Amino acid sequence: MTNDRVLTVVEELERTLVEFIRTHRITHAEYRSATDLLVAEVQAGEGSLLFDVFLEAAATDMDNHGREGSIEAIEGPFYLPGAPWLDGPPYVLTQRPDEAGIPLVFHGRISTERGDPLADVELDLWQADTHGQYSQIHPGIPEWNLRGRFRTDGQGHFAVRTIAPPPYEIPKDGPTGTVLSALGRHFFRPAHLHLKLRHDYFGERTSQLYFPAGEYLDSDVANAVRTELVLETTLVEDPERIAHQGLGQAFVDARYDFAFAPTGAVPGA
Ligand code: MBD
Ligand code: FE
Repeated sequence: MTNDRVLTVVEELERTLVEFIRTHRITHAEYRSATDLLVAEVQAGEGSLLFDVFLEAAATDMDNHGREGSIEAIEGPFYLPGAPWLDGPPYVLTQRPDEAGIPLVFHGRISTERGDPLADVELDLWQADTHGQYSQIHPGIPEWNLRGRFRTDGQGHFAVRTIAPPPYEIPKDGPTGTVLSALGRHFFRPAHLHLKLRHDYFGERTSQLYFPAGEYLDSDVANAVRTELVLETTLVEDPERIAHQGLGQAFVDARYDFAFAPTGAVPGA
């Protein structure tokens, strides 16, 4: 079965790549090393990493063009559906009893594009641990560690306690790492939190939030940082606020507010 979009896009892609082969006089050996790379990527279990590093931000920018309210961000290769619902509030992201890292309290408000609060928005959060590793992707981490779902309250507010992730280093020895090495690029993404948000009002949105003044903000290997996606953070050292969080040490307070137009809203209309 054909459809118009597939015909337009796939045939144009085919023409573009055939032209590319002619322009650069690509040899059969070079062609085969490219297909071998794609096969190796799948076998290495890197999922969509290669495409996500090089191309996902461009596709996300297309979706964000002319959009009212909060922009979306790249999903990356490590999202897993079905993360457990957290007990709460107060919510604590699933973690080892001795999870390493500076505690982080991530909170904010979710509203419509007009500022009306959205209650019962589902937030689906996933992040790397302090060694820069994701559960179910990297070995030796408990299932669902630093992944979980929770909701906004009646006023559209949410809050969850977790740990601050470090910058993320893409696996160096896999196929994507080999390509980055050959290009002389580094392997790092700035520290980030991944989120999916769901509500009947706006459907499903994907976000990713970065820490101000963090390393690699200006040189993300996936080129996905946008100023609108940077958290507002403060280091909290006040003993009363530390005790209120049930913590024994200073923590990072990170705030981000989302505003979303309804599902099906015409961008720029
Ligand atoms: C990540 O955590 C990520 O977000 C992306 C885009 C690529 C590799 C790892
Ligand atoms: Fe990530």
